[in-house]
This record gives sequence, C-alpha cells and structure tokens, in this order.
Amino acid sequence: GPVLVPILGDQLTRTLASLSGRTKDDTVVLMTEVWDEATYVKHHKQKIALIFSAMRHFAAELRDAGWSVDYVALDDSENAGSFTGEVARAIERHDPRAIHIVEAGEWRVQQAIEEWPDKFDCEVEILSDDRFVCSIAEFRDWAEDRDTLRMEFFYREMRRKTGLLMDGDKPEGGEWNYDSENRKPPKEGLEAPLRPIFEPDDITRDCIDLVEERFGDHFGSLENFGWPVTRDQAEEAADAFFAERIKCFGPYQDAMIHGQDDLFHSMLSTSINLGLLDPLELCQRAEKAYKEDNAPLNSVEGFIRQLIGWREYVRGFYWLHMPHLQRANALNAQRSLPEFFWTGETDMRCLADCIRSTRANAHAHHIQRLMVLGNFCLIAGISPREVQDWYLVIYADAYEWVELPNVAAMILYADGGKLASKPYAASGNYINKMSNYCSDCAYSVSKKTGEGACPFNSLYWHFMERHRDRLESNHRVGRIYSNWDRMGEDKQKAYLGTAEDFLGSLEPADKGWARAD
Ligand code: FAD
Ligand code: DLZ
Ligand code: SF4
Repeated sequence: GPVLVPILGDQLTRTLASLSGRTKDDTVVLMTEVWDEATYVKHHKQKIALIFSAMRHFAAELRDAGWSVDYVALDDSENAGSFTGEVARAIERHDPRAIHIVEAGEWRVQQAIEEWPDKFDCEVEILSDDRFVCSIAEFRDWAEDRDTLRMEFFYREMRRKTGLLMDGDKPEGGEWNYDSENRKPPKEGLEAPLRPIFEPDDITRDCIDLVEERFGDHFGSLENFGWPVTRDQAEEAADAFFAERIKCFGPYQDAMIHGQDDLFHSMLSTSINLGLLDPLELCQRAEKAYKEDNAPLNSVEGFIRQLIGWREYVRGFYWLHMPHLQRANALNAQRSLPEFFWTGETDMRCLADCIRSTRANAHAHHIQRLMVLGNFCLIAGISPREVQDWYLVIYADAYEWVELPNVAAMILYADGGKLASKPYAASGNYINKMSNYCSDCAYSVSKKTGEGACPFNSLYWHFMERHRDRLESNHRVGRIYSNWDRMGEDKQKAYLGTAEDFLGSLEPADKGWARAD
C-alpha cells in the first residue's frame, strides 16, 4: 500500500517534513475534522471556523497540485471523533505500508500519536517539525547546561544560528536588543492603518454555518470573521504589514488605544501557527525592510525577537516542562476567574475593551494580554488552571504549546520564575502611561484607596504583600518593599482593605464557558 500522511490542523504547508521528498502516486494525505479537537476546550467560534476553513482550503490546494487527499469532514456520519480513531479507519481504507506524521504541536496529541506504533500494524515514523528554528532536542541541550533560562540569551543563539541582523559575529548596530527605544506611549491622535480583512468565501461560509450549528454555545462572535484562510491571503496580510505598519511596530509595541484593536501589530500569529506563513521567511523580509531603509532597526529587531526569540523560547520551554506545567501553581493562586472575563461586563474600562476585542476578533494584542488581562489575573490571584483554559479558548491563535508558557509562566509566575525573572505585576499607573483607557474610566487611576479607586492600585500592593516572603529576595522587585514599609500602617491597611472589598465583590464565572461538563 501507499504511505499515509496525516496532516494536523496546524500543519498546513506544502513544505511540511512529511510531504517533502514524497512522490504523489505513492502517498495518501489524511486530514480530519474531529470532535475531540474541536471540544477539548470550548474554543472561540472564530477559532474553529478558521481552522476548518484553512484545512479545507489547504486540502483543495493539495488536490490541485496532484496529491490524493482523504478528507473527513466533521459531519461525516462515520467520523470516529479522534485523530487515532480516524487513522484506524483510514488504515482500513488504504492499507498503507507506513504512516509518516510530523510531531504534534501539543503534548496531548503527541501522547496519542506515540501510541500508534503499538496500536497499528504498520510502520509509524514521527518526524521533527522543521518549521521551528530550534528543535525540541536542541532546546533541551541548551537548557540542560544552565541553572536559569533567560529568553535574551537563547535569542542571541538564534540570531547567530540564523544569521539574522548579524554583522559578522556582532549584532547589527552594536546591540542585541533595542527595547529601550520601544516603549512609547500612544500620542494624541495616533492612528494605525487598518489590516486587510478577508471576506468569507463559500468554503469559509460553510464553516461558519457549521460552527453556528454545532458550537453555538461557544464563546465569541463570528460576525467580524476576516482572517486569512489560505497562504495567498496570509501573504497579502504580510505584505500589508511590511508596507504600512512595521515602521511603527517597535515604538508602539506596548501602546494601547481604546477601540484600536490591532495598532501596529502584524496580526499574523493565526497564519504563522497554522503553517500558512513561515516565521523565518517573515524575519528575512523584516531584515530586508531594514536593509532597504524601509523600517528602523528597533522595529525590525523587535519583530524578529518576537519570532525567533519569544516564540521559539516558549515552545522549547513547553516541551521541557510538560506535563507538569499544566499544574504549576507556585503562588498558590486559588480564586475563580471572574464572570466578567466572559461577558465583558465590568466598569474597568481597560479590561472591558480588551475583552470586547477578544470576543469580537478572537484576538487581543500582546500588551493587552500581558499587562491588562494577565496582570489582573496575576495580582488578583486567579487560579492558573482557570486562566489557562480561558486563554486557550478565546484566541484564534491559541495552541497549548504557545498559550501555556505565556499564561502559566509569563503572566502568572506559576512556574516560580523559570521562564521570566520576575512577575509582571503593575498598578494602574502603568496602564495609564501606556494607554488612553483611564481618562474615561468609572474608576480613578490617581485614587489609590477607597471608593472609586482604580482596582489595579490596591490589588498591586495586596499582591506584593501576599508574596513578600518569596519576592523580597528577588533583586528585580525586592526594593519595592521599602516603599511599602515607609507608607505607615494606616495607608497599608487602606490598600489591603480596598483590595479585599474589591476581591470580595467578584462574581465567579460559570465553568461551562470553558469546558463542557
Ligand atoms: P505581533 O505583535 O505582530 O508579534 C509578531 C509575532 O511574534 C506574533 O505573530 C507571534 O508569532 C510572535 N510572538 C510575539 N510574542 C510572543 C510570545 N510572547 N510568545 C510566542 N510568540 C510570540 N501567541 C500565540 O500565537 N498564541 C497564543 O495562544 C498566545 N497566548 C498568549 C497568552 C498570553 C498571556 C500572552 C502574554 C501572550 C500570548 N501570545 C500568544 C503571544 C502574543 O500575544 C501573540 O502572539 C500576539 O499578540 C499575536 O498578534 P500579532 O501576530 O499581531 O503579534
Ligand atoms: C484546534 C483544532 C480544532 C478546533 N479542530 C481540529 C480538527 O478538527 N482537526 C485537526 O486536525 N486539528 C484541529 N485543531 C488543531 C489541532 O488541535 C492541532 O493540530 C493540535 O494542536 C496539534 O497538536
Ligand atoms: Fe483600568 Fe484602572 Fe485605568 Fe480604569 S483606571 S482603565 S481600571 S487602569
């Protein structure tokens, strides 16, 4: 028989390791829409529609190029509901001599795949995913030699490995990192060009209808669906970014403006994670923009660092720490996620705007995820498992390998500081500096305690006080405690009391939003 090549929903590229070198008449590609993947959490509706549509378009593209593709749709009456069940059925149909599959992005799926050699009566070859610059094994080697892992040092290795922005063995311009030039608050009247929106075609409309019908109770709206669903569309989205937004990407990377959902971000994460765009190619395009004087070094370096630094680093970190990363809770945070994370109904204007964008677009940009939503979850002490489920559900670019390290380690410090050197806790002051949220908020950012005070202010000190034992010895945050001690008891009590009142007022979310019972 032929070689069976199962392609998972986030492996949508013709350069996939399991396809390269194969001949078309000796290969059957298997793609399956399965219930288990669509429901292990109750993904945002746009996320499911996006993945199904991109899968269907990719299957058509492969067929046009002459591949035989066996595609099992969700509503196929025989659909077994899981990858393993579908591969078993495909073996009956095709009697393959071997299965070639690229390792899964997620631990849960990889566990299932690793059982295939015992389960199935044919050879199973699991290939490394070469869409990453750093393989899982290579990251392990790098990590093994070190007591503490820091993105910055990993990133320099990746710069050397790829040659991106290198001037011989030195970094272009003399510095590895230009973030100090990249923290500009939004100026009055700042407006970013809009990203291209891709109107749903017939295939996408079918997927949208399917999702409304089968996943109607999932979070989010399908109204604004405009994601790229093919490589051509994703390229067009990338073209627009390089032509119009990369120039300002660096300086305004941490800025937030009410109602301007994308600002100068690339909005390419969904396409990159699906396989529609190659991250290394994007970095090369960014470097070219710099070399041709179309974008400044601080923007280009910042963009490249997100891709070959952060993205690769969190992926390596995920595989190093699974499965226990799912249960990590170094700060012993136990509070339930508040209901307003699903409804958006809160008077805190920053949170309301981020949740509105999340619901409408299945997207929020990085600093909203990190310093508004994430910071709130950290200082309010929300249980990591609930925060993890939330982030995995709500974003169209969310896969556990990238979501979990960002949530458990980056925002919640649940790993006790293995990924980042300090918790990203901040008071309302930070949000006020980097956004225009506070001016129209029901709360007052300059008010520290009592009625009407910005909750971030009191939660910040409540958090610092709760974790004094652990954080005082951290050289990056320890000094803050001298401010606290100088405040005097009355002021401290007012902070703690205001925070307690606020925490007591939070309505816990219904668990049914994230997972079916
Ligand atoms: P840009 O700002 O244009 O950045 C360019 C690219 O860099 C992104 O497309 C992405 O591929 C990569 N990148 C940037 N930051 C990170 C990061 N911290 N980790 C990994 N890659 C990064 N990204 C996801 O792809 N999926 C997730 O599930 C996800 N969950 C997150 C959860 C939290 C709590 C936080 C703080 C960040 C998360 N991120 C996640 C990272 C980042 O927020 C998104 O990649 C980014 O907002 C996507 O929008 P963009 O393409 O416009 O990114
Ligand atoms: C996220 C997702 C969803 C919702 N549905 C499917 C699906 O039906 N079929 C599929 O192949 N992939 C799906 N995916 C993406 C997978 O969860 C993703 O490929 C795994 O995360 C790989 O580890
Ligand atoms: Fe957010 Fe506080 Fe500013 Fe309101 S005042 S927008 S709650 S930071």
